[in-house]
Amino acid sequence: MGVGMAGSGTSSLGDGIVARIDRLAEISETPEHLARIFLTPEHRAAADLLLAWMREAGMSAHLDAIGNVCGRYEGDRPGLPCLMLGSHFDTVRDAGKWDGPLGLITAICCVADLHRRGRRLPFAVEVVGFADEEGVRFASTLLGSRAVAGTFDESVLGAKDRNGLSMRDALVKFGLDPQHIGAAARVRRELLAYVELHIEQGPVLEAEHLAVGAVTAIAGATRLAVRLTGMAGHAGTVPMALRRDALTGAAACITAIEEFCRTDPDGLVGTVGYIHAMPGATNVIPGQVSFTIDIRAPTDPHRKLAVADIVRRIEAIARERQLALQIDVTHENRTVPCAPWLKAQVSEAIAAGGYRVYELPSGAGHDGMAMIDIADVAMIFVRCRGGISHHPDEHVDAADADAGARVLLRMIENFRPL
Ligand code: HGY
Ligand code: MN
Ligand code: MN
Repeated sequence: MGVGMAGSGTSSLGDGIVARIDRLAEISETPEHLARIFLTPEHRAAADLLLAWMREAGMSAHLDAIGNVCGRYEGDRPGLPCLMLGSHFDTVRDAGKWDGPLGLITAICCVADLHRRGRRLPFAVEVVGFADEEGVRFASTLLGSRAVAGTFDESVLGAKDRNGLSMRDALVKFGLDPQHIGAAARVRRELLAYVELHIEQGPVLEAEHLAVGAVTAIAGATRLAVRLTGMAGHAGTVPMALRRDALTGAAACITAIEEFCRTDPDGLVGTVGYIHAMPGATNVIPGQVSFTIDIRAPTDPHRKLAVADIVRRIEAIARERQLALQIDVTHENRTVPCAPWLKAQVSEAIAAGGYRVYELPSGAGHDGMAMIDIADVAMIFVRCRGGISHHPDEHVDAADADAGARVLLRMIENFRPL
């Protein structure tokens, strides 16, 4: 099965976490490039392993209606509202093994430590592993946490993956009922708060020589899908002046997006992470190109203005080049503040561990952006080497994993509801 629970004493929490991170990372679409995508056999295998670890940690555990793994460790009497912990266990493609799993496995190990000591608290502790935070397969993200928050948008059930399979059919194939997703929803009175530990995915804590930090807010994001349609043709016979080349048009758009974001003075970031040219033959002028855009900024008004500006530039390029344009917003998340009262308890736990308290925003998105609809949220960041993430070189030292775990465990044991 796998890795035993952390040994005695919290000093080996980090070792137990690292061993499980490695064990979970073995579950991947291919051994060469880590990928664990929503509603795939890897999702199922990872869920089975995580449910087993939750039960070993003294929790009752089940798979919910959208494929999240949910564990509950009762308080000093049954049926109490819970402090909810968690993170996601899906990954991007060619991923690092810490983004998501660190927070989820750390939460399980903290509960296991409570269980080992027979510690019961005046509230329950729940741990949720979200099945789709990255949105790799169906473009929209936070599917698992939105289902828990009761804000799952059923219109996405029609979204298709790159093989043309709809989310609805993928859920059925996985053994879940698309009509039943509402059963995953929780209500505010059941949760005292939501706290997520996560790797920073940036270089700030490393630059500050700190193992942990307290998150102030989670930056919002807008994702768009763009499709440019020109005219396919023979690479050898169509003069340049007569072409309506969709790929060179996309290249002009992508360069314009980079230029616009690069020259923005206030931290705007824009990414084109995926492009597909059709028909995709060396000797054929591309007739149609699809690509994605991810736009983020420190504030929502800034991001929204930037998106409008970028869309206008793309429209102008399409007009100039006589290309048909289809542009859709596939995902929009507002910036989410961490609750001051809860962030203060994160800072308290950091300080009690002997660390300098350092607060920082999250440029990356997290499940707290959905959970905010049913609970106040806070996050603990753990240093990752070089700030590298969404890359196989993503890495967390065992000592930092241990530090993060001890901060989370201390926060749990000292938690005071609002
Ligand atoms: O894209 C993000 O910010 C997150 O990793 N899903
Ligand atoms: Mn990620
Ligand atoms: Mn993540």
